[in-house]
Amino acid sequence: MVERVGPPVEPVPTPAVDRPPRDYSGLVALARATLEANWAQEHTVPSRTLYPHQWSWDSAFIAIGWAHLRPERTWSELTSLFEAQWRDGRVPHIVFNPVVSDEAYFPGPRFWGSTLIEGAPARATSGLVQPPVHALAAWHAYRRAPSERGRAALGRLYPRLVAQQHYLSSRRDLGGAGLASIVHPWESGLDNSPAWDEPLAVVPTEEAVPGAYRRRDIVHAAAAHRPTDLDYARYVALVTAYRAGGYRDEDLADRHPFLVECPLFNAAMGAAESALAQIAREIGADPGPHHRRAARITTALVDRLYDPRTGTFHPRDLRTGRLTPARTVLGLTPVILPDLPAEQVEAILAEAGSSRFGLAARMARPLPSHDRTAADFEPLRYWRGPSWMNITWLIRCGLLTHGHPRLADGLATSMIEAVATAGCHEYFHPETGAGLGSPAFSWTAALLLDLLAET
Ligand code: 2M8
Repeated sequence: MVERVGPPVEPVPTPAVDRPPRDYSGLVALARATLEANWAQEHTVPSRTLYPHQWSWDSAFIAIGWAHLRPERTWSELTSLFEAQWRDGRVPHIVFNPVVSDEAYFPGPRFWGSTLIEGAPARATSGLVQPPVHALAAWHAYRRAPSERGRAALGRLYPRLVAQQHYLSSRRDLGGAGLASIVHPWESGLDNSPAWDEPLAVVPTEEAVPGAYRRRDIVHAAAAHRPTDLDYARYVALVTAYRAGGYRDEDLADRHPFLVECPLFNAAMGAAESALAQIAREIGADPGPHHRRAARITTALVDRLYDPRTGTFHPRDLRTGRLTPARTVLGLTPVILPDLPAEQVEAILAEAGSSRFGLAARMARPLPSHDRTAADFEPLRYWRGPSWMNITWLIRCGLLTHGHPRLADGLATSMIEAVATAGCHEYFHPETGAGLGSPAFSWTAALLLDLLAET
C-alpha cells in the first residue's frame, strides 16, 4: 500500500541521499539574473525574444521562483495575470503588454481581437486558457515565504481562483462527465505533443493558408526545434474558428473541430481544488467544497482517461470518443493528485520507471516529454521529446505527495544537472542535456530556485 502524505502543495522533506554535496551558488546567481532580466514592471516575460508578453501558466511557475528572491513579486505576478481575467472566469493564456509592438509575437493582439469581445478586459489578451496550476503555485509560493502581506494577497486572489475553476468545470465540461476540455493544443501547454497528432489531423487548414502570416518564433529559435508550419496552420485555423464564435463555449461540441480532455489539464484542475482547500483554511473560508470537488475530479479522471490496458493516462478525443494512443509524459502527470488511488499511482510509477521515461533514484538523463522508445520521438523538437523543468517540477511534487522521496530526488537532480551544464534554457535534449529554445527562460530559473532550496 502506498503511503499518502498530503497534497502536492505540502512538500515532504527530502531525506539525504548518498551523493556528494555540490556548490550551487553560481547556479542560484544565474537563476536570479535570468528572472531579474525578464522582469517587466509587474510581471515576468517567459523570454525577452520568443515570448515578450505575460503567459498564464508561466506566471504561476515564475511566482514560485520569486518567493525565493522577492516575495512581493510573487503576488504582483499573479495579481497582474488575474487582473486580465474575463468576466466568465477564464484566465487568458497570454496577456499582451501594450508597449510591445504587435509584430513582436505571432499571433499578436490584433489577431486575437479580444478587446472587441463583451466580457473581456480592456487589456488585450488571447481567448484561450492554459492548465490551471495557479492555485497550486500560489499556495506553494506562500508556504515558501509566509507573511501577512502574502496572506492578504491570497485572500484577494481566492475568489478569482474560484472563478477560474468555475469557468473550467462548467463552460468547459463539454463531455458532460466532470472534466474540462481544451479547444486548442496551446491550452495544454504542450503545444506539439504527439498526444495531439490524431485529433489535430482532422482540423481543416484552408482557413490558415501557410504564408498568409509570418511566424515570429522561428526568427528567434531553430525551426527544427519548434512546431512545423503544418502545425501552425492548424493552430491558426483553430483560433480562427473559436474567435468566429466570439470565444463562446456554448455549442462547441457541435461546431469546434478540436475538443480533447487532457490528463495534465484535468490533473491541474483537481490539484487546484486541493490547493484551494488549503488556501481557504488559511484565510478563514470553508475548505469542504474544495475537497469534495477535488475528489470528484480525480474520480472522473480515472474513469475517463486511465486505460488499464496500457497502464497509463491518455487524452480523450471528444470528436471520436476514443483515447489517443501516444504514450506521452502527459500520462504521468495525474500523480500530482493527492487522492489518486494506489492502483493508478503504482501504474504511473511503472510507466515512469520503464525505458520509455527512465525515472529512477539515479538518472543519467532527464525525464523526456515523450516516450523514448516511440518511432515519433524527436529529441530536439519542443514537446515531442525534450525535457522540461515545469513538468519535472510537477511530477516531483506528485512523487513526494505519494511517498517516493528518492525517486523525486533522482528526478530533480537530473534536471538540476542539465541546467548546471547548459544554463537556464527553455528545454533540454533528453539524451545529452544540451540546452534548446530560449537560453534565458523564466520558469526554468524560477523552478530551479525551488528545487535548489530543497537540495
Ligand atoms: C509555448 O507556447 C506558445 C503559445 O502559447 C508558443 O509556442 O508561442 C509553450 O511552451 C507554452 O507551454 C508556454 O506557456 C509558452 C510560453 O513559455 O510557450
